[in-house]
Amino acid sequence: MDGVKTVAVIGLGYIGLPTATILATNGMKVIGVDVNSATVAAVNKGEVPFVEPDLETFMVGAVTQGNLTATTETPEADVYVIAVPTPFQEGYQPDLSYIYAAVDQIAPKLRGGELLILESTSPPGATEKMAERVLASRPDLDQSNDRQIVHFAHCPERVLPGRIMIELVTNDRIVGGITKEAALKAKELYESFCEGEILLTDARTAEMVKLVENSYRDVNIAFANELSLIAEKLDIDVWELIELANHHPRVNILQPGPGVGGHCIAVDPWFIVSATPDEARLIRKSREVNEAKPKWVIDNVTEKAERLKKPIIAALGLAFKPDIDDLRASPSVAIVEALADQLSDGHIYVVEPHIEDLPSSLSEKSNVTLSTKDHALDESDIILLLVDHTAFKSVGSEKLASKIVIDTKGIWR
Ligand code: SAJ
Repeated sequence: MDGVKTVAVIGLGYIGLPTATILATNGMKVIGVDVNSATVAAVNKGEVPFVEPDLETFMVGAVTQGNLTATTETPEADVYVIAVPTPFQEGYQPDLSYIYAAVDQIAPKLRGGELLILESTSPPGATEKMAERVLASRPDLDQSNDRQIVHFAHCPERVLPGRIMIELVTNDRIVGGITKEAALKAKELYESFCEGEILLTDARTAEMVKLVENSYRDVNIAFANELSLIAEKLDIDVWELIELANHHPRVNILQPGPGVGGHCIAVDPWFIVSATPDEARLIRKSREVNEAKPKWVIDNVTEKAERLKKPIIAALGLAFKPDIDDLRASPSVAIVEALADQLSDGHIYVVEPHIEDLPSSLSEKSNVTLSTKDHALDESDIILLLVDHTAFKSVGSEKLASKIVIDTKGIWR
């Protein structure tokens, strides 16, 4: 990219760190910025603070070559990529405070001519608000003077955890500029590593594209989850039902489960609902259907456990989806927490091969222990499958034969 010397990536989490790494690997001078000094120290040593395939290999190379460094202080740079969390607050209203904190550190460093790219998933209008905030704090930068113009764009990340280093390169990207020039400048940056198509639009449309993608998935998962409730009432196997319906050339139903977890699909649809509460009826209802699913699983287990004096439960899986270690907003964690409270006479053996310690919300409960798969299966009356980790697929039918089995992912049919 012409004239780019340094890129500062603000926020070294699940998206910021891979993005900083891939930019550095492709020849940019990248400075990663994070408020957490432990994260900064880890990155400078070439250590990845979370599990993501291939990231460490790329990162060690970038750090060793001197193209990637990390710091807690926002530096001067030519491009700023902002990848900070955008959670919601009370009443599902989006919380932009992390974006504002990031741009408040950037604004005093600007000399004019920089490009600010918001990558965080954001409600419609967030990039415009970010630009207004920066320019309001720097009235000295004359925006009618070509050399002093600051450019703003939104380029939402769309990578799948567990495949981030592949999808960063191969996925198409949407770039929305506050101006056409901003979009073109951002496109140049992404062209340094992205082999997918880079499609240009305005910032507001780019924000909505990302929210719509995740809402589309949420609505479709809600359909599958609703079918699981209907099928149970009608004494039909929901997995067979979906498999057979999916033989139709224009039907592709997703899979039910214990609920929808993670930090994206369970959050982003609310940004649309809060922006347009009267219109987004289906999107809101789908969130409600998915949010109600863990309670349905809990009721199912307690109803069966009540038949036992001291129910012993094997809870298989805590992560929010298969074959990762990420417990954020995982329905499985919420289910085990509730069961531990409701079945105080019983015991829950949790099996999660991807973690070494239980999260504090579970470790503080005296009737919950992290266990091996074999021990949990042997000791339990009820086997509750919560995550379709590969490690659980091979459990033989002889292990399940004399047990009450509740398989929320349908892997043992
Ligand atoms: N799930 C089901 N049934 C399914 C599929 C998923 O219950 O058929 C559940 C999963 O178990 C999990 C949740 O949904 O709890 C979300 O998992 P996911 O694999 O659908 O998505 P995420 O959250 O890991 O990543 C999504 C992706 N978005 C889309 O596929 C549209 C990813 O591309 C985005 O980059 C990411 O959100 C993000 O960061 O926004």
